[in-house]
Amino acid sequence: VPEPGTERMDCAEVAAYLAGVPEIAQRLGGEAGRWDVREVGDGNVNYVYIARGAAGGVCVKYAEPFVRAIGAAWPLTVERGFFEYRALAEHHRVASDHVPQPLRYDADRRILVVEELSGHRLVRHELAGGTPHPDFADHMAEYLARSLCLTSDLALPAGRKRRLAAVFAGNVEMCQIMEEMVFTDPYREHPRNHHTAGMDAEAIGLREDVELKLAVARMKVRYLSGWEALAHGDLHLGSIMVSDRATHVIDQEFACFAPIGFDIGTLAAHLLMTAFALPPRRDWALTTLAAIWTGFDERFRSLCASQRDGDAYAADLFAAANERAALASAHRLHMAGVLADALGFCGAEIVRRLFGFARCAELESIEDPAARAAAERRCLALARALLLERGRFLSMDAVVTTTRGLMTR
Ligand code: SR1
Ligand code: MG
Repeated sequence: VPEPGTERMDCAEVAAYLAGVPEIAQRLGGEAGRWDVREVGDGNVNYVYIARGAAGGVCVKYAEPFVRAIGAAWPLTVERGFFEYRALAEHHRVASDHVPQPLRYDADRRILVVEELSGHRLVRHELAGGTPHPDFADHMAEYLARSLCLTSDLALPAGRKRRLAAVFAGNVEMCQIMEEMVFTDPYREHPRNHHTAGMDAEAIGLREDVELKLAVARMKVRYLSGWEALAHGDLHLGSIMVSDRATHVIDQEFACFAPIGFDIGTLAAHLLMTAFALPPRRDWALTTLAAIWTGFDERFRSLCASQRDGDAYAADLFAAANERAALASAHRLHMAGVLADALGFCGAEIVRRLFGFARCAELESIEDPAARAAAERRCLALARALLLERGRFLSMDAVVTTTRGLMTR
């Protein structure tokens, strides 16, 4: 959080802007001069403000034409606000319990206004003192199943899906960040890379590990070419907020059409790194990961069975009882492919958080570099196994078992 007064748009300017938009001013209520506006963002990309009035609140995101964490030295498209707005709209439409409502996007001012998530905290912050509410895994399974299945060819008519994918095909610069930071930079020398002291040999080892580089390149091909569903695109623990009973996914600026396993793999990576980094949260992280996959798998298949409009498996071709049974088997097979993708993306995400620009906050919270390096070596061993031996993990439970095994070594 910046020092008061150092924000790029000061709080008075935010209030003045909101006061000029009648429907937002009404939502806040009371006199604009009495609104409480604060800059609250701590992410790498945007400035984030919460404005509260007598009647309610809103969240305001403001995009400078550069990466917030670095400044003008790293220019970044301001169109990210548009893609975040469009992704919020699509995902709110299909998963309104778990995605905040977008209220307004102003391309000229680079301002996105979203429903305020009152009483919510980032999962990342929640984990510092405890764990999220007991329905968290269930909510994430629901969010993932609905946001991914209902924007895919399994649920949408092909023309509608192609038009939607065409919109997000424009999110070129944000996707390029992921292409480079997740799949390429950790495997070459790059000024943005950094790693924990004591991990030099591992960093050099990555650059020489042809087998691993090929496995990651295969995942990059999937990310580049597998336009299967509208993915969040950056689903780490700082992109999810919880209250005492609710769960909402935020920060959709990296949204794009990607393989269905991409968001699941990213989230799995952060839960697994949490298990290695924070021993008191270990059981929670592993149990939650297994429950998210089980819940996602069941819900996704159930959505597939109930959606009649998807062009992928045309419903009228599978109307008879034996055909419906065959279709259910095909859906199960489909999910095995999603799991295999997810595990590959999970491995790639772990590696990039160990050696790239944006590191894993949970691992960073280990103050002793030797202890951090020890935890990171275990993460790396898991990531290599996931990338190189994906076929060996036929369930998320198998991943959890391997993770527990690495902890006792
Ligand atoms: C320029 S943004 C760097 C990273 O922060 C975000 O959270 C994404 O993970 C991105 O890769
Ligand atoms: Mg973010």
